[in-house]
Amino acid sequence: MPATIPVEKDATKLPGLERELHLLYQMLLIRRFEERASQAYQQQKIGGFCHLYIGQEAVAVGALAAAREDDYVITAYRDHAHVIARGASLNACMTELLGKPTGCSRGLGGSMHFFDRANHMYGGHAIVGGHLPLASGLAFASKYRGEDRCTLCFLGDGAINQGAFHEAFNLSALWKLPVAFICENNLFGMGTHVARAASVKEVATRAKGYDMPSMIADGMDVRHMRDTVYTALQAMRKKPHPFFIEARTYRYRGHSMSDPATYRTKEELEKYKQEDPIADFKAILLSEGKLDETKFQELDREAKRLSAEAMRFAEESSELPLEDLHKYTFVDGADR
Ligand SMILES: Cc1ncc(C[n+]2csc(CCOP(=O)(O)OP(=O)(O)O)c2C)c(N)n1
Repeated sequence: MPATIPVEKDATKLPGLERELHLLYQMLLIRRFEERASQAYQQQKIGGFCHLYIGQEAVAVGALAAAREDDYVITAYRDHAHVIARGASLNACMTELLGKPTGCSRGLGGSMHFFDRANHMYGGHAIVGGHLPLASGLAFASKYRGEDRCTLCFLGDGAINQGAFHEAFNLSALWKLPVAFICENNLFGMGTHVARAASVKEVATRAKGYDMPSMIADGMDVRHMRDTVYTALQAMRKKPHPFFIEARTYRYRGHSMSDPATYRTKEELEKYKQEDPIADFKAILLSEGKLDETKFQELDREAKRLSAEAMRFAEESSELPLEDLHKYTFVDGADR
């Protein structure tokens, strides 16, 4: 794949066996969590919108493996993976889906508004492109304070045509803010193909108009994602500036739970399923002797067990009291 600057190979210096298995485990955890959520949605236990990340796991897991614990993270509404990969409690995430107060956004945000301040994960935002200026603001804050932390801002390919995208890119470049914009190019904005919506052939080209460096990453390959993002973050920490990364990926489910995805062919879906990020990484680790089938089953069983336990916890959690429904609508009512 072409990249506008070369990708440093295995840049993290972290790999080690445990680190590699952790990448696989995180992807499994996200997949099994969302499969459970999908089931619960069909059983009408979850209300509102619910957008699954199934197929895209390598993007969030790889990128966040390259980040530091104190880096800021922000994303759009397809947010389950980023919050889980950042280390949030699975129980709090599942409970959020069921709209209960022990959820990661106190049950008031739902699927699109996961939040985890302890892990510097600032949402979960439903307005396409709306969180990009917030990402610039986070990066501005860290630069202003003289810190070397970076902001990782995930966005969909649909967001690159929004006004807020251009405002955020311009100011981030002008003020040399340490923000990595990571575009999850899964080819579609709802049912519209990226080629029908964007004026450029390659999403990464957008960065040129802002004199911003860019790279293209294989978003189905967790190691490539990790190494690409690590390379960007290293450069940004040395000398603050923004970076644009186009991660080429694919979602296996519809846009949301209610989308039958008739705008794409079965053949296209099948082609991308052959590149499943979990199956592929498993095969790589098996071939390198870093994993055997028994260990894989053990990791998978644990991911399924924790997802089932999270669902049980969510179902057993009490409902939001009616009088709390408006508690956080106005600033006066908020307790922080
Ligand atoms: C400003 C705005 N316009 C329209 C919508 C409705 N909408 C919700 S998701 C979506 C598509 C976004 O696609 P993309 O950014 O590629 O993200 P993906 O769903 O592929 O992760 C649209 C148009 C919205 N939420 N916000």
